[in-house]
Amino acid sequence: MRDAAPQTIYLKDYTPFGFTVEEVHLTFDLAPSATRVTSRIKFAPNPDATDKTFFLHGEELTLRWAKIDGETVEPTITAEGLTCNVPNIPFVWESEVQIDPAGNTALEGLYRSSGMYCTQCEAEGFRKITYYPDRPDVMSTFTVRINGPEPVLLSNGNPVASGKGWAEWHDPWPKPAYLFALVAGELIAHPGKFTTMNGRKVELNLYVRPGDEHKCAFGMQALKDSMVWDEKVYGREYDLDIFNIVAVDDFNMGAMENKGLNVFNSSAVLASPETSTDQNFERIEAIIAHEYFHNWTGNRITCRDWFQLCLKEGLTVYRDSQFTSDMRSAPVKRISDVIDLRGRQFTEDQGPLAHPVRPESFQEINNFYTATVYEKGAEVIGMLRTLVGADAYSKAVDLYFDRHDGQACTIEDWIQVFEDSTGRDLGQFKRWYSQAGTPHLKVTESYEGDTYTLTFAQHTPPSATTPDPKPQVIPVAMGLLAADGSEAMGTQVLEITKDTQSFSFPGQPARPVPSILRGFSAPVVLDHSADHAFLLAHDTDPFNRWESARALAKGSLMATIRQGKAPDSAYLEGLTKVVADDSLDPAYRALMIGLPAQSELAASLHAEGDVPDPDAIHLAVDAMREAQAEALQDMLHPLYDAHQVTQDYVPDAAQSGKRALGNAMLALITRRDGGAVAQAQYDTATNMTQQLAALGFLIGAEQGDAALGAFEAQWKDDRLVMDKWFGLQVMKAKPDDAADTATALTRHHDFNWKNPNRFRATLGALAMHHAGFHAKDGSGYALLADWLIKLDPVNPQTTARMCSAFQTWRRYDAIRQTLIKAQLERIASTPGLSRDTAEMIGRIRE
Ligand code: 0A1
Ligand code: ZN
Repeated sequence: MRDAAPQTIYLKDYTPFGFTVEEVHLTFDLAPSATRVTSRIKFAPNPDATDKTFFLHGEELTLRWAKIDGETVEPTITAEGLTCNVPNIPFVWESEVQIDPAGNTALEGLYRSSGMYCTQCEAEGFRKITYYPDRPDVMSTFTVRINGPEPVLLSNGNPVASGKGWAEWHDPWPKPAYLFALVAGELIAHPGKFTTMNGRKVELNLYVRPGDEHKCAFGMQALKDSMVWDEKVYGREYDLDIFNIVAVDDFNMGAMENKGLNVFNSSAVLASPETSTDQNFERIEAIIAHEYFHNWTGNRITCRDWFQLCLKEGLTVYRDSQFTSDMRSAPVKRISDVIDLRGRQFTEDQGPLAHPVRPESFQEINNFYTATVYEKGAEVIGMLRTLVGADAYSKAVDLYFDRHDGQACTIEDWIQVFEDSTGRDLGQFKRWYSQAGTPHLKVTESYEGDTYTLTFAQHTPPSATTPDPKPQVIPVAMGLLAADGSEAMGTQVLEITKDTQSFSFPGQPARPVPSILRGFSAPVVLDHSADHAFLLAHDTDPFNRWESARALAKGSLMATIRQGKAPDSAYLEGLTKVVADDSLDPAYRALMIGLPAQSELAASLHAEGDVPDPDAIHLAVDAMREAQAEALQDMLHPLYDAHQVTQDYVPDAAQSGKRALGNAMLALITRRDGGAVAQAQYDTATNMTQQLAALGFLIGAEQGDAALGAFEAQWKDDRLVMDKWFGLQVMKAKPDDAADTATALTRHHDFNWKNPNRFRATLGALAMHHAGFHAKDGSGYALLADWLIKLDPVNPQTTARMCSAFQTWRRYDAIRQTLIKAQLERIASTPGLSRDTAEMIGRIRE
């Protein structure tokens, strides 16, 4: 366990390492509790560095011996690493350490999962494998020999040679240590082949545990699609003879882009129609693409230091979202991304965890793999592309690859290629990287003579890291509609750079209706009393049409919560028309029926000066769902029937859209029929999308318990499906029962709390259940805190991430605040608390 003494690291303090690394040779002698790692590393003094201290990171290592140029040395060892006197000329460092993979429950470094060995080195896990300058600006080629009885022995790069009990790998591309990987185990390969645009033949493998072979085909196809797409759209070709993916059951995140050897959480790669939902398939396709795309944006061009994390993550998320838009429906992808952004990133940006896309300080870098770095980081790239145009974007990115291939770079390097290739000054735009907080954009309109004028006023609320925000460059895509719904002016991009700015549109014979922030062209909160009912009926921009439905629904829900008003009939009428419109994509219509998350309503109430009451919010949403069922009642059954897929299951956009609309109808049907149709769907379902949706609707109905029992009996041996079973029961619990339901599940014999997927499925679901987590008696808070305290010494990373459930605590009433505060204090005062969790709780309490 780590020392909790907080040490803050600052971007401004960056200095290069005093040595360059020319070659790394590693030998692993695998044994579950006593693996030996021998390293042979060629160092040379770095002429660009002033600080020549020879410090190698190393944690939880037992050093057996160390040598410099063949002579035994006695380095000075601390809990963080070692220092040693070294010559001022090139030299060879050798060492042997012993590590304990079986005892490694933090899942960082080399660890065991379901009987196999695997590694996770990003961000700072390599230092738990051997002594090394574990920082991304130190890059080297790696040659790795693995000795072990396991039939499959894998590392990065190309295979060199192998025999019984050993294998050797060489990665010719210099890389930082965080991209190192090793996997060993009894694994089955699902093979594939790919020929690159220049004729390089690449062997592909998806390695899984025996029994999972039938869940590989989709992932393999997604990988090939990603490889083709990156060649076609970004001109990026794969650069090794082999590309391996391994599925592991115990993993803190989704997946990891280790060079040539991606390691995936099994939930992020294994899929079959019977066990995975349409949403799972789409997520898997996106994550495979994301990790593959990192080969160029992250691996070939990496980060100088961890403050530059968004350099690889923002760009790679942006690229994977482009991929999904091309593979599926662009409007549906954009709407889903914005729902996610508002749910996670806006919450972060508006609370105590707010930080810039490029943070300027941290205690534990693992705490900065955030929605801000990833998702807002991607939004910033999207804005840049909107501002310079698609062609200029492509040219700038080409220049980035040409200029920086093989380097460890900064956001300055990234912005510079855009400045150099377009001639634009992006100085102000860079504030998107340095300022925290979500800008609010207030819009007012005037119409005089035949000139229509829009005035924008921007304001970013101050936050701990950005106490005095300056105006941002905000690209606002907008259009004007005429009274009959036709376009009076097609989409234009306005560039807002000042606090207040007006734009005039002369030659308007009648007052137009504006459609502002089309495609959600910037991650801002728009404050505009638009004619949402009109836009819902007529907007030509699919995003804004959806946004209008959302705004109407939200306005109506807020009026119910505050004044007990009945659901808004204009919203329900508009919704009815859109849902009935067979010319629209079913997936899009399904999104139209969705309502804002209860936590989003709480955020809006808080932002407008009210204290949110989670129970009142829950009741208002329930009343709205009832009103939807009533408004749509004549079409529920016909649309449900019309969207049953009769062809063989394919997880593509067309079929999954139909199932999404069918299931949206079924949710409302179940409110009326007590579950008869849902039971029928459950009984006949041949795919998980339909089985799980039906099960969810039955929970709470009379048939619920029987269905849950049947589901468990059917799927008890499939971990990924059982995660759904655990999660769904918490999600669907009544607010008063959520904590009890979660408690009961933690006592289930299959509740393996050391497995991050199972822990998240159960306790993460509680944290996401707004009214349940915020139950008045504090039971939700207490239960989560109990489990976080228990998990912290075992897995600090997952514990720390889940602390964010408490980040919104200041929104609530005094009683709830007191209850949460008590839990935060309790966690904070736990002896030996990890640095990860201590930092998170410290920031949340601020
Ligand atoms: N780079 C990965 C994310 C990742 C980060 C840290 C990890 O270790 C716990 C694992 C994965 C990505 O962006 O996919
Ligand atoms: Zn990534």
